[in-house]
Amino acid sequence: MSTVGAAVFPALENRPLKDTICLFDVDNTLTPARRSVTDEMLQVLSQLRQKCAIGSVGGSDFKKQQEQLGTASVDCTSLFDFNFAENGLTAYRLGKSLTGNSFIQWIGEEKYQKLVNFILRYIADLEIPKKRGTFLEFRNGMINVSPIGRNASHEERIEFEEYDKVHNIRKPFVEALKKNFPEYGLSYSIGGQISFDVFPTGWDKTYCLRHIEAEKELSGIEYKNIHFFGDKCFEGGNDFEIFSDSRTIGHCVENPDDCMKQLRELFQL
Ligand code: M1P
Repeated sequence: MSTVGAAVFPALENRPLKDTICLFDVDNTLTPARRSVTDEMLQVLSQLRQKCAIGSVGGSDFKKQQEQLGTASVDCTSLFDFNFAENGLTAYRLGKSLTGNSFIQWIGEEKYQKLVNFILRYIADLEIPKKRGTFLEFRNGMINVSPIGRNASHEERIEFEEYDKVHNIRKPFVEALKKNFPEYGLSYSIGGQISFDVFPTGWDKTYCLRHIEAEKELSGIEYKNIHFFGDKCFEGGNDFEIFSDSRTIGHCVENPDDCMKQLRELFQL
């Protein structure tokens, strides 16, 4: 078990590089994909935290981040100055929760129901070989829409993915939503096998930068150097927007070992 979490760090305003913050993607940057962080990485982060502020930025929910970065006895919010889950919709600063946000809060019930009714009608009219259950999953930061349904088995997922490649089910569905709800400010992503995600435009990882910028008002610290480290920095990858944002200095890493190597070189750790 790591003891790194128990280390003492200077207050944010007393760090040697007080206008610098390093933000890290989680999967394949701080940890191997869907696995736990190593003690070696925690040690490097702890050394870095003596010099500047550090934060994690994951797309998954906070529970997942705690599983990968913390342990049963170490709260992952004690290991970073900032923790951002769901791209920053859930946010912690120095272990304390900041104001969060959600898809339903943002869209409002009336507009949401118009969207949901359209989606369910569209699915009802679809003729596909199999339909199972849970055609729309309501998540905190998005909705996930699946023509076959999220209850599909592993085999049924593969079948649908193949069917979709030939018969093109999801793309026209997304086009119909874009056409019918142009003023909603939504983005769509066909990232997996059986579904697509619907979320507010801009709710990618750049969302968390508002919390970093708010620090100027809160503590007087203006982060002039916002470093971001991630592995999916190519266009279409979920680190692309924050990596290429004009407010950040992007660093593309191959894996956690490469991330540690770059940090040691950049910050002389
Ligand atoms: O990570 C990519 C996608 O993975 C799942 O998609 P599917 O169930 O279609 O394979 C979903 O979790 C989806 O939200 C996610 O974008």
